[in-house]
Amino acid sequence: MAAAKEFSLLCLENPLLDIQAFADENLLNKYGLKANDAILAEEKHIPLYEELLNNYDAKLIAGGAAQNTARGAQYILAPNSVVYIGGVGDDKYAAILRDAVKQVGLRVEYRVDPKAPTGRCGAIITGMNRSLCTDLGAANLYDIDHLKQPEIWKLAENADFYYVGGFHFTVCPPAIMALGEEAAAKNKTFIVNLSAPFIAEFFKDPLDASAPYWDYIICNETEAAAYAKSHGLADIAEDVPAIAKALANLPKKNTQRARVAVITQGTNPTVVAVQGQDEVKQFPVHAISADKINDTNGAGDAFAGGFVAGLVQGKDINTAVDMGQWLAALSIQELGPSYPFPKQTY
Ligand code: 26A
Repeated sequence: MAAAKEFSLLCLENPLLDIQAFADENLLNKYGLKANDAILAEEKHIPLYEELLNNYDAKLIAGGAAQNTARGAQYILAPNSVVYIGGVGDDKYAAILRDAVKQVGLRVEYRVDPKAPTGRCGAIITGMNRSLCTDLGAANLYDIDHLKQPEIWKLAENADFYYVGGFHFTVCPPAIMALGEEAAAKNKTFIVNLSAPFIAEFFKDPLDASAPYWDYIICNETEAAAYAKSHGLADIAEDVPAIAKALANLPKKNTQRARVAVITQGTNPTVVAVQGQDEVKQFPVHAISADKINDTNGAGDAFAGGFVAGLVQGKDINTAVDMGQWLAALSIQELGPSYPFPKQTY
C-alpha cells in the first residue's frame, strides 16, 4: 500500500493555554459567567486568571479548540499527518504548547508575535459544565500575511483537508476565506466548527460569507440553536434534526460534494444530515459511567478530532462519527482537552 500523504490535514485557529480549575457557582457569579459557555474576556474578567492560579489550584493545559482537534486527529492518524497554524507570543506559555503538541507529534507553524502574550483561557469546571473565558492575546494578531508566506501557503496547497475552528471568525476571516476558496477551487474538503453560540450571533457576517465553502459543518446543540435564532430559523431552534437539515442545504459553491452537517448533543445522539437527502441520521454516543468522567472541557473538540481523522482516512460518515464519539469518550476521562497515554487505538 502506498504511504499516506504527509500533512494532508491543515487546521487553523487560536492556540491558547487553558488555566483550568474545578470551582463552584460563586466564582462564576463573581465574574458574571454562565456555567456552560465560551466567551471573549472583557476588562472585568482579567483578574480571573490570577485568581484561578492562586486560589483554585488551577492546572495549565494545552488548549485552543481547533488545536485540541488537531492534536486529537494526529493522535489517531499516521505520523506527520496534521499541521496546525495560529498565533502565539514568545513566552513560556507558548513553550508549554509546543511541548504538548510534540507529545502527539502535531506539527505547528505558529505566527510568533514578539510583543503580545500567548492567549489564555480560564476554564472553570462545575460538575458536567465548563465555562471558558478567553483573553486572546497574540492569537488575535494572526494575519493573512502569515498564511500567505510561501512556506506556509505551500503547506496549505499540499493539504487535502482544511479544518477551521469557528473561534477564528473573531480573528482573521480573510485567512478562513482563503482556505475555503482554495478548497472549492481544487475540490478539497473544507470543515468548519461553529465553536460557540456567540459566533453565530455576533460574527454572523464573516460566518455566513464562509458558508458556501463548508463541506462539513460541525456544532453542538446550543450552537445550533444560536445559529437558528440568529438566522431567521427561530421556529426550529429546538429541533436539532431540522437545523441539521437547514445547515446541510445552505447554498454551496463546490457542487461536487454534498454538504454534511453534524450536530453533537452531549450524551444524546449525534445528528447527521446530508445535503439533498431527506433522512436525518442519529448515532448514540459511547456511554461511559459518570464516575469515570474527569471533565467535559474539550469533549466537542475531541469529537471533531476523531471525526476528521476518519474523513482523512477515507472512512464513511457512520465510521467517522463513531471515531469522533470514541475520542470524545477518551478525552472526558482525562484532565482538560487531553488524550490518554499510552496511546489507545480505535
Ligand atoms: C476566541 N475564543 C473565545 C476561543 C476559545 C477557545 N479556543 C479558541 N478561541 N475559547 C475557548 N477555547 C478553547 O476551547 C477549548 C474547549 O473546547 C479552550 O482553550 C479549550 O481548550
